[in-house]
Amino acid sequence: MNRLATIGLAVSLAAAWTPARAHDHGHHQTYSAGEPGDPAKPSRTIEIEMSEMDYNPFKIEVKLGEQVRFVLRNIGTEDHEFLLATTKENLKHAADMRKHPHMAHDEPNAVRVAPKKTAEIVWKFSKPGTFEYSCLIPDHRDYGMTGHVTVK
Ligand SMILES: [Cu+2]
Repeated sequence: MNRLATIGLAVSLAAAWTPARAHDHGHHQTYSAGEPGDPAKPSRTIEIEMSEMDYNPFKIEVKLGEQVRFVLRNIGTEDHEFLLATTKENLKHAADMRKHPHMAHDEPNAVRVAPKKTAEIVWKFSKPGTFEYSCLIPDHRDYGMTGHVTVK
């Protein structure tokens, strides 16, 4: 490998593994719980069932840098959401949703799933810490729709 290629590799590895990597393409969006995953890369599948008013499992553990494909099954009778973020961010978002209950989430870290439907999110846990997934449809969070992610 020549010197230039070695430097290029080192730079791309550094970019891939820097936890607080900035998203500088287009809209300056960053995410509190990591970054959107790449569906073309290997990932661990974790299935989560959603119902009134909880998640099963409600607690997961992942490794720093790990990519997870969440398969989210709504086995309940109402719409439910899965928003992956810090508790602080979800609480702020929940307050916004009380003002605008029909606000849609078309962000890579969030999805709303209708009864009997399944959705997927591929996520890379590039930040260490504890995060959560929660349903911010008014009242659902208050009734217990929160799960916890530990990244280490
Ligand atoms: Cu819900």
